[in-house]
Amino acid sequence: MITMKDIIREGHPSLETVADEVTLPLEEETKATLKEMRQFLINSQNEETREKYELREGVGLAAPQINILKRMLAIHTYDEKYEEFHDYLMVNPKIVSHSTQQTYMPGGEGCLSIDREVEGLVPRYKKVTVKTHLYDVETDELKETTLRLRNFPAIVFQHELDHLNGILFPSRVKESLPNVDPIEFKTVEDNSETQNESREDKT
Ligand code: UDB
Ligand code: ZN
Repeated sequence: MITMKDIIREGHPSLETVADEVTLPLEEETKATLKEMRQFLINSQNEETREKYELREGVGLAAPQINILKRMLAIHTYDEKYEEFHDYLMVNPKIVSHSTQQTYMPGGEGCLSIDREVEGLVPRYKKVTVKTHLYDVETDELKETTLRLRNFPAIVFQHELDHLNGILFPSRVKESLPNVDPIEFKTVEDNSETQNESREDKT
């Protein structure tokens, strides 16, 4: 299994290298790598395995971060409203269009490959249309797909795509972003079920 010791850190030349396109059909070894990348995110999001293996809770991982210079990435996260789950293994992803509107993570970004706090805001497109091959671990199928992502999943995607292009987020940070609004994360208190419960309590 992938643990933090497999994740290369800032300063490693592979993190500044443009990754190669993946040749199709996928080799069995490449499929195994994709499954391992997804499993790392699952393990890191499970409290028990996270603590046992001292993992950081990840929402995305790009192959170059485990020193595999191929254009593939994993995303495993809810959107900022906790409404839809986004579970993707992407091969050769490409932004085909994007909004002019930008957004950013309100507290700035972090990275599994960076062991320090980096201050500042990272501008990202609010919406992206992505053409990619998606690998389905259940059916073992690779399908060409066009995905439309917005807000948090779009930020995760752009952060991971940067890794495929040898870019780390500190090179993108700005002190302020005038006329750009941050992503708003729904808190547990904003949750409609909680609100319904409190409404019921009041009647
Ligand atoms: C992450 N997670 O996985 F605001 F639900 C980061 C780490 C580096 C802090 C573990 C993260 O930002 N989680 C998060 C934040 C929220 C709300 C929420 C979950 N990555 C992945 C990474 O390093 N991939 O290469 C960094 C993120 C920075 C912006 C998006 C991905
Ligand atoms: Zn990262």
